[in-house]
Amino acid sequence: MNSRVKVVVTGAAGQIAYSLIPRLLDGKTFGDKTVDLVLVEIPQVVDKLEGVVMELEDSSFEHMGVVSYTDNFEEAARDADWFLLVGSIPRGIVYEGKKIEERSDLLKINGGIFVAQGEAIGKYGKANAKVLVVGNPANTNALIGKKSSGVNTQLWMAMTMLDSSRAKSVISKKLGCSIVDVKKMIIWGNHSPTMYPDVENAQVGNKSVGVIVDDMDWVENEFLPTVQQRGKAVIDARGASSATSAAKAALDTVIACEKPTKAGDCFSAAVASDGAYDVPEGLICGYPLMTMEDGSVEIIRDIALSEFAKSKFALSIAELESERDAVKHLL
Ligand code: NAX
Repeated sequence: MNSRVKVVVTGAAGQIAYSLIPRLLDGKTFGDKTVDLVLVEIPQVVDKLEGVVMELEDSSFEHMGVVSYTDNFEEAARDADWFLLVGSIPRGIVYEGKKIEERSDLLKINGGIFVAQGEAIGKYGKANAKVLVVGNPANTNALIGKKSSGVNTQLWMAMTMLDSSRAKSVISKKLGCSIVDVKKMIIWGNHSPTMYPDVENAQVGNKSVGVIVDDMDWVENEFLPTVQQRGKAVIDARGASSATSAAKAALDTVIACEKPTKAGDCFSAAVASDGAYDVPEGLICGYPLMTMEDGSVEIIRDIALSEFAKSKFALSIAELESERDAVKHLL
């Protein structure tokens, strides 16, 4: 087993990264491996990363390897095993004199970033590198990045683990069980309010949560909106978007890919469709996934979807298609 892993984190001076970066070094995410880190930021704020590196040095992490920072993504990407692409331009920011409010503007600006990062990952990253896109709109950013990389051996994912953790939390409260008892929590579709958290296929004690709850009114009018709108609820309450929970979800995704998935469970992330579940090929879509013994990540293909689930999933697929169409000049 390789005893070193090289991880690139973009958006490294942002709020998610502040929670994420130290925990890449604490031995829980990569076990005994020595972790080499490259922190990436835009030129305007890259100098702040000197302070982050100082704090890491002062934390005495046993597994910390070489840590550096840069605004040069190509340089960062060389021989990296993992890319955690957290950096993106958020909604509401003034960019080149214009306030960015529309999802279409967000798609265009961030699309440009992901073309360059995708090309560099394809050219300089390891052939079996794994890429987790956190920066929104995560699925379509990953679509652009993957296409730009020109490499099919690397795994591109967009993060839906936070949505799955939020769904598990709501279910564990409803059923009065531990969160670890909730298995197979699948998020279908886009990381956006159209996502479909699949309560019927989620299980507690090998039984469908939908069957245990037996209350479609709760599913439609409480469970789905609570999970789908949780990001907004956090912003309203905290005055800032989810950070520590997003960081934990990114770490959970890395951990899920680093070790084989236990029988009877799966994990959630969005990956490129190969036509599975009738999703148009290429779209980066939330699926049930499994990490195999050889380290490959596969879509689980035998999940049955009810008519209710199919109708919800279809809305999210349609949104992914419209996002793809909005950036078709980049694909
Ligand atoms: P912050 O605004 O605190 O940090 C983002 C950082 O990215 C900034 O420091 C910025 O300078 C940097 N950045 C921008 N463009 C970059 C580039 N080209 N290269 C390197 N760095 C770049 O945002 P934060 O709260 O950390 O959120 C980061 C992203 O995660 C946002 O797009 C946010 O919408 C998204 N989220 C995604 C979630 C998910 O489940 N997929 C949930 C949480 C979060 O909302």
